[in-house]
Amino acid sequence: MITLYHSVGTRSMRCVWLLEELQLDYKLESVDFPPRLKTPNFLTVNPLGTLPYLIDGDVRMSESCAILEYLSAKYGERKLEISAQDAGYADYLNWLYFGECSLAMLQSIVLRYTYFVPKDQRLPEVAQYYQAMVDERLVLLSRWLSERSTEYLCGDQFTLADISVAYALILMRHFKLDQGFSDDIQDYLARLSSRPAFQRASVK
Ligand SMILES: N[C@@H](CCC(=O)N[C@@H](CS)C(=O)NCC(=O)O)C(=O)O
Repeated sequence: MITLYHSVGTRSMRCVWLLEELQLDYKLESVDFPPRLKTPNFLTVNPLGTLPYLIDGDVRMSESCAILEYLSAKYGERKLEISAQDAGYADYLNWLYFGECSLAMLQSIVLRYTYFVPKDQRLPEVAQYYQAMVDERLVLLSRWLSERSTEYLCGDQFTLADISVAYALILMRHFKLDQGFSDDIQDYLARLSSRPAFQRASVK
């Protein structure tokens, strides 16, 4: 049985979403966030104290996008991926990593220095610097969407890359840091949020 450690609003949402898209059986272990402070027992499971955390037999994984690739390859026949033989493969991979490394990770730094660290350690200038970086990257996303007018990042095929990028957008919207969203980004996010699997995952 696949076990996923999850907390609402965290990157584990990406994994729940995919589990729902693939209609797999899984067990969800809900963890209070941040685990370091609120669920210290979780550190015996994942010493990093981060979410998501996946257990599947002997497999242990802590990177959300790697978990997406693992689940897709092992249980999803890679049907939500672009094959290496397809002309769109490189773009697909790029967006898959972009969602975490160029969006969610930078956005996390903003949130950390705006809200999560104790007040006397907050660094508004650092937060502003990284927010500007995120907003620049959103321009690239917006241009990509508007030049193509397709449903998803890789044409009309929904892929893991959409899950990766959408999570970062949802995080921004949740913290009202979505001033950089163009109409194309808003429409794209609305399309993704209307997927039944997304909606099921959102209430887990
Ligand atoms: N790159 C990792 C990041 C994992 C991560 O930092 N998760 C956050 C929640 S979204 C977390 O658990 N933070 C708790 C902490 O750093 O103490 C991924 O994509 O899964």
